[in-house]
Amino acid sequence: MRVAILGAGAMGSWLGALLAHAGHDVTLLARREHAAVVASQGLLVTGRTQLAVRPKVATRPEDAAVPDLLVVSVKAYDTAKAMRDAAPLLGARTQVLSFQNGLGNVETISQSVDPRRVFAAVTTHGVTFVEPGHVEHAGVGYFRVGSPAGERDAARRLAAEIAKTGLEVEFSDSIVGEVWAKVVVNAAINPLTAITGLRNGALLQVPALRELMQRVVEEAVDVARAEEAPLPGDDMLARARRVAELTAGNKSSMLQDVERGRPTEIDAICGEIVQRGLARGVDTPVNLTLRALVKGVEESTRRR
Ligand code: KPL
Repeated sequence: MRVAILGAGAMGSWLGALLAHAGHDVTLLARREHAAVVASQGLLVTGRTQLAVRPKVATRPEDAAVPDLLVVSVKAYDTAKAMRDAAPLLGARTQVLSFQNGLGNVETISQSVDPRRVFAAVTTHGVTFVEPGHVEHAGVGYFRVGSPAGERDAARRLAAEIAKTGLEVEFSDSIVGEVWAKVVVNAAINPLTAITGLRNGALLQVPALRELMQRVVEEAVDVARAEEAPLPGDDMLARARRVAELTAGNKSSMLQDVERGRPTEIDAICGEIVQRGLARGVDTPVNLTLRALVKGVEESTRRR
């Protein structure tokens, strides 16, 4: 399969490395510094996955060939622009897999691609960008693939193809609920790590932060229920705690963003919970506060 990874940061590079190792023809569309190192020395994955691969690289979509599968792993705030720029990569049969955090990505992608060819992958594996050319798989989790448009057979085939990399991949018949559940997990972990500088697992060791995680989850679940989102049946707080445990050594993507002076995905996570809560008359004071504090952290790193 010819695969292009649009936005090859930590997660995208990890998935790209697995697919390249399994024999797929992979092109990473990456930032200049990462692309330069991968082009000259290859891509190194350490930690729970250990691989050294040599995928193709490009910095502009027009320099890559039209893929069978376009994996979108850009930050949620970049999805609309990235999809506009990726127009040359969208062939008549190209399938698009949103491999992102946050609410609203599938809807944005579906504005430029037939929704029947848009799939979503939700994962709680934790991957850290160490330096250009090197990512660390720091924590294991689940990896679920589904079709928001209900294209079950195609989604099953895609999940099976990705599973050939050796990764445990599940087909989900309720990927919209899984995307929501991941947002609940991210709301409970990412802003708390970005504000405190702690790794995921350390959140569980501070009683006040454990309590805050619980409040975030309760609010998010209230909003999801008010929207009648098909949240999975398991306890979302237990799920968030388990993810923090299993990715204990990982720096959340939001902490990585803050440390690198980049914008975070807070708007697509707590911001979406707040907005959707407002629309349904559900109060979300904790998510509102976390959103504001992360915005403050972003501003202070910009001013340094
Ligand atoms: O999705 C993640 C992220 O960092 O964005 C988790 C699962 C919390 C892993 O760190």
